[in-house]
Amino acid sequence: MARILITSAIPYINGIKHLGNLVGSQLPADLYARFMRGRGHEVLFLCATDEHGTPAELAAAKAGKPVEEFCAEMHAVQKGIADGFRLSFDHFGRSSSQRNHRLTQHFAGKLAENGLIEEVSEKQVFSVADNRFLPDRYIEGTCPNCGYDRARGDQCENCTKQLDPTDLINPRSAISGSTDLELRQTKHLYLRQRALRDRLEAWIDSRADWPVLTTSIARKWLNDGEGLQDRGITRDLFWGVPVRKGDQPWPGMEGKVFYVWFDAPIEYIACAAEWADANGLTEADWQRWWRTDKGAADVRYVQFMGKDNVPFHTLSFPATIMGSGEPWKLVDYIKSFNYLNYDGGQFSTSQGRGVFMDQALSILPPDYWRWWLLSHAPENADSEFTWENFQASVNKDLADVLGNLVSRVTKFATSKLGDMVPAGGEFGPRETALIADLGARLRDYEAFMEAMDIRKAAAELRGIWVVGNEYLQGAAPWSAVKTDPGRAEAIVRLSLNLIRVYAILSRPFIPDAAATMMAAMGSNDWTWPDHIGKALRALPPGHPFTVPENLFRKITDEERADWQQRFSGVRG
Ligand code: B3M
Ligand code: ZN
Repeated sequence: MARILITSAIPYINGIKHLGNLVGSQLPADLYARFMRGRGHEVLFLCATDEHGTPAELAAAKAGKPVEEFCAEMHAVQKGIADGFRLSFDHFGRSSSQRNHRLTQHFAGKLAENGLIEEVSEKQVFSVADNRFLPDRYIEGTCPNCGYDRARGDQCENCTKQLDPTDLINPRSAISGSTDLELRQTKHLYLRQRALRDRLEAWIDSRADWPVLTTSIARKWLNDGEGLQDRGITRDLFWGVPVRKGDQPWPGMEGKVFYVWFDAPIEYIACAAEWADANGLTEADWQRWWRTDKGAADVRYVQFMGKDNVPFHTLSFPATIMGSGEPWKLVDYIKSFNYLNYDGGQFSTSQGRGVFMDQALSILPPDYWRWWLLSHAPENADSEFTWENFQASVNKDLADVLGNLVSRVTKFATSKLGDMVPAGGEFGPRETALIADLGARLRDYEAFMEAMDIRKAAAELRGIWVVGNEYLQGAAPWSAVKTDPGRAEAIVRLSLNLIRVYAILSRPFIPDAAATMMAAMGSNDWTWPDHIGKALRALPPGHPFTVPENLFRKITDEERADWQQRFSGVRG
């Protein structure tokens, strides 16, 4: 039995995530966690809300609430939606927790002790009306290059030119619109990532098994232009982890907070501590997942994230960990994702375009979404959600193949042979062939899941459902029952067992349907079918079963058209 630590990129607190975000981090992480638990491994699966920074402050202000209150409410909302999608986190933490405050301050203190922090004095735009320094992207003005009048201080959206706030003509605050801006002197801490460049590069080079998407992004940042840059890790904001050097004040840094991207990945560690706190466990209990000197050396740590988050996880966070000089665990494998597009365009949070997690659950149960999203995960390229494709996959894979098999077998069995697993007949050549075929497919399925080859795993699982259907069709117990009832009993016995095995194999993808199938088979034995032949005899003759509710319903053309229309515009 192995120990596997799994984290998903932690969703930002300021709004509800769309399906593209879900399939790029939390959902595949959940799939992997469920699979590894199913195989009997010890798993710690962590996620949290990412709560600090300007967007949180602004979203709270817009909602007319103190930021603490806003974050607490939005955390509860996100937790509810995560439960709705059956995301099986062992803990869903908060980056604003005291655990994360202390750990973030601890890391900063260690980095300073090791000479990796530099104090830099710089001029920054201050908005008098807003009484705050403005991050570059909260300054708007006219682009000197193309004349677009809503260019941001970091980039012009219209002509894509990279800008400095001082390049803008007629700059104004994007928060209040005020033009009463001045340059003020301020001091910030910089993490000297350049000093760690060679160590980071050697570490990335040693990760030969990582997906190309992950390493190519990391290498680009290591080597592009001037290469890896030192990084400001503090901000002049109110809401965040106060800057301290461990448990000591940091002279000259009073009133400042750490940058949200500095404390957010540290929450992966803090979240394990929050998990221990929430479950009455000890320091040793969470440290055995994170400290290589305290038992974590044999833990395999896997992270899941969208490609835009890769630089922070391949360079910045590892720089924090390496630079601390302490034996914290570095990630062993980063599974990253391309983007999911929406019906001919992009999902967009800022523009409210696409289907958001809460909306998805308001129209269909989680398994429908989980199945489509995972079987179309944007692994090797961007992929696209269309309502036609969604309808077709659900109706075919879930309703026609899996749902239909379960319903035909259980209905036929109860109507002709009673409500217990029948005892008659023996398995013949057809059953032997099926068992051999399933055995081979199962090994492939396991290999794809181990490798996090998600689309291939989904295709293999679908194949496993299909051969069951074909078996039933060919064996035709409805004919056999008229001439050779013993034969019909053997077919049904195998088919009922097949339903239980399908429940186990399908659970990582469609946990609710799996639970329904297992319950209908009157079992709670989720042991992984290492030996398929044995697993297909687990429900013995005389074992009671029931006909489950219809597992999946079909999506009608009217519904599809209605949803397409409803989600074509912009979320209000
Ligand atoms: N919060 C992703 C996002 O919500 C970002 C990930 C942090 S991972 C440490 O856009
Ligand atoms: Zn421009």
